[in-house]
Amino acid sequence: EKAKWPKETVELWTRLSKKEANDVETIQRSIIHHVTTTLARAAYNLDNFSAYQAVALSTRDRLISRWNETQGQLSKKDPKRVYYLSLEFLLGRSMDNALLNMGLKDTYGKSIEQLGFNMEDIIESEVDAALGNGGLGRLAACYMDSLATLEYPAWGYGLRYNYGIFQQRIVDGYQTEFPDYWLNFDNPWELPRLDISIQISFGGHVQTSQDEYGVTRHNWIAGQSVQAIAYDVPIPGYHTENCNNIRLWRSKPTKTFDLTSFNEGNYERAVEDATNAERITSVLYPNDNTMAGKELRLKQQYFWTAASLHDIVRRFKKSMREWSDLPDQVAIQLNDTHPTLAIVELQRILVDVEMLSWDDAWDIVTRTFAFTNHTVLPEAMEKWSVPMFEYLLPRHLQIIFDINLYFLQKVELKFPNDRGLLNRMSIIEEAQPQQIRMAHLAVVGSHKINGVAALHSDLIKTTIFKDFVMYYGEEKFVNKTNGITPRRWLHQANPQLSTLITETLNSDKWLKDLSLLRGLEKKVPDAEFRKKWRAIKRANKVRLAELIKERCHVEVSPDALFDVQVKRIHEYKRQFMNILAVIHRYRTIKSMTPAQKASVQPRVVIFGGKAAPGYYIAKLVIKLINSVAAVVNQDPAVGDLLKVVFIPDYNVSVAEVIVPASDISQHISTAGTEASGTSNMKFVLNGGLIIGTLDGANIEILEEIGEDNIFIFGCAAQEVEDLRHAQRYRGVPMDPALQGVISAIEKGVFEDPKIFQPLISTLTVGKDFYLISADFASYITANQQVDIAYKNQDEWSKKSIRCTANMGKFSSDRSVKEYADEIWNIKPYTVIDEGFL
Ligand code: NBG
Repeated sequence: EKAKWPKETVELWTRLSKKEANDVETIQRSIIHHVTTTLARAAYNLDNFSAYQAVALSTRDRLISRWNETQGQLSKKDPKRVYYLSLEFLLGRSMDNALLNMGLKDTYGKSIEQLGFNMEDIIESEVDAALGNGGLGRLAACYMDSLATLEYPAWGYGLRYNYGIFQQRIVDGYQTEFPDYWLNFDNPWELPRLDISIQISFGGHVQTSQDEYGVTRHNWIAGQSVQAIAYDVPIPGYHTENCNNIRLWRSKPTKTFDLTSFNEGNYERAVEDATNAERITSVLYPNDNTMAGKELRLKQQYFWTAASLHDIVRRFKKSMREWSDLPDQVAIQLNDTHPTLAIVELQRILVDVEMLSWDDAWDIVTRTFAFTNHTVLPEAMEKWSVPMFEYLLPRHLQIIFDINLYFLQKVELKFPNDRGLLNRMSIIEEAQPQQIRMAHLAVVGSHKINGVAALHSDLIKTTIFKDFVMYYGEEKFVNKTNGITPRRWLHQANPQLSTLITETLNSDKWLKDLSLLRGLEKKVPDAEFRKKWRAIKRANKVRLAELIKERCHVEVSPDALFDVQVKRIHEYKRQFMNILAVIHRYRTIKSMTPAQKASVQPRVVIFGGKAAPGYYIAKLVIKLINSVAAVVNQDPAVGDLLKVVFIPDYNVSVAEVIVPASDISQHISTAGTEASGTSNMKFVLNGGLIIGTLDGANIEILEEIGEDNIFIFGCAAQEVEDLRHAQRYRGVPMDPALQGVISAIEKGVFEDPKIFQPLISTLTVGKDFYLISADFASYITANQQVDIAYKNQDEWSKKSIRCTANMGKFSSDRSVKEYADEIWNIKPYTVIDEGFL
């Protein structure tokens, strides 16, 4: 169209769309412009929140011009792209991160100060974008940061929930849930694309007919439809022009579907349908590592995958390539089984709409998709009941049955007459009613399957996907150990440490190549350096102590050992074992003489994390922690030797305060249950030591930092089944120390013991599934070793520096590069700053 413009018009556009400069005055003008026009406020009654909004809008302007530039250049070049499908993106706050990544934080800082505001306060005014539960959602966010930083052409696809993960408040020691109204004020970090609207259908029935060549054709006559509206979230890379995109879909009623009801005079019915349409993206399911078999959840999954695929296919079609080229242009990564329906939807588009043969289509599909598994826990395996599925997605059900039939026929050819095998491998579980096993569908429809840490990737090959490894061979199953972005988790969260590292290494290159941290090793013998290192940790502890005072009304000393366990509350993560050991510690201190007490290492035990609202036992663990805290914290016999706090509403921005302040953190899942863990990496990167089991990424952290710098205890994954067996059938007695702790609870030392009975029964001999009793003695010992080691502050600092120095492997840059090279086969593309908006 531009070609038709007269020369003067083109020149005018070119001249006036030059990018704004990034000097203090220009930035101040842009902030004031947003205050007075976008927000329509006057300078004299501007509060911190409005100031934040104006700064955010000014930052967003700069993000958008990078976004435009990146997407424009990528459209022209049309390289292979990766699409990361994730039902969760746990982004947290955006402003600080966007300014740091664009290299504008200092200039904005100055601009804001001069305008009478303080950067810290403004940053604190932002609410978290909490569209995720825990590790899985935060991993997606770290990967988006690395993809942009490494200049890979990548888009995320997800849902724009009106309510993110609930807000947690503690009332009388119990967790209570409140809605997360994060969109109450405009969200400056998204670009609504009201023009991008895709119709998504549900229900109805399938019509079959023969075409002119005698081939059976399926026509899905849908029952109802809704619209998917796109919202784009720009993701700037660190110190690069590249700016990627996360496209989040919002559901809206279609413009047409309520017309019949209106015409029939059924106004209420029409409005009700409209509300139902909006409900699809209304709320994030607050389950971490558990499956919610709700119809609305299945609707979310289809709505999201169908909209995303429509978008991907449309973009591919613009290139006028052959369908067989799709896998050379497009890689789609399935973040867990949540987006598995995308496999079926692409097969449907290719066969029913584009009229490809089944086999050609299936070949394209399986070369396009790859699948990441994030857990082996049975309660998290997604299964959908066939009747419910058929009602919502009748055509997709037929396709799944066909995929399964052709697959099992091939299995039969390779391993004849093994009905047990067919039963085990089938995508359909023969239960009442039948169930669709989404993990099997994801394996069958993908060319690579990966776990998220070495142990986990081995485990999936010997447990849940054993038969599939035998059938497909080993090559299809690979490992991609998780990683974290050092930009957010060190540079942003721990600015003092970041500065010290940059000074020490004489360069900030480590932020893009984390292996350079190894250069810190040479500073281990330097006493002056160790003093600086300690002073930074202490300052971070002071900051955390302030947060604790504000949120828990407990005073803690920054000179005590800070011991942290923050993560979702789950039996397999064993916060219960931690609080039981705290009770043990409390009883031990109480039994001491004053002389003995003098040698006790003071400790602050810090908990945080949300329990799924329907997870009764996990919620009781929170109650127990708070009951223990109430007794311990005001016992004069204990004083500062032991404090216990539960920080409410743990989220990304709270983690950014907690992580840099920890001396030791706890990663103590029963071996074989935590697929990877990623907070373990964040803590160690910030010079915090860890106490943990031989589980998930702990094992690889141990390999990197060395056994002298980590406290490992407990049974190994191979022993777990034997221990469970012994417990169940040989009645192994409960650990005596644990027995003492349980008796104390039962005697009512911490509130009415009746409250905790259901929790205590999980430890009954033969029922202790997570092996708390089996690991208890070695856990107590490991904690004593922590106390002893911490007494020698100088030695501790050496360990702490070595920890940070050896964490290079755990940058999400490394993870993402492995995915790009070994699974997606994509190359970086460097965007050029052409200087235009
Ligand atoms: C979680 C695992 C964690 C892992 C993250 C990210 C699910 C299903 N799994 O151990 O429990 O770190 O995924 O891979 O949420």
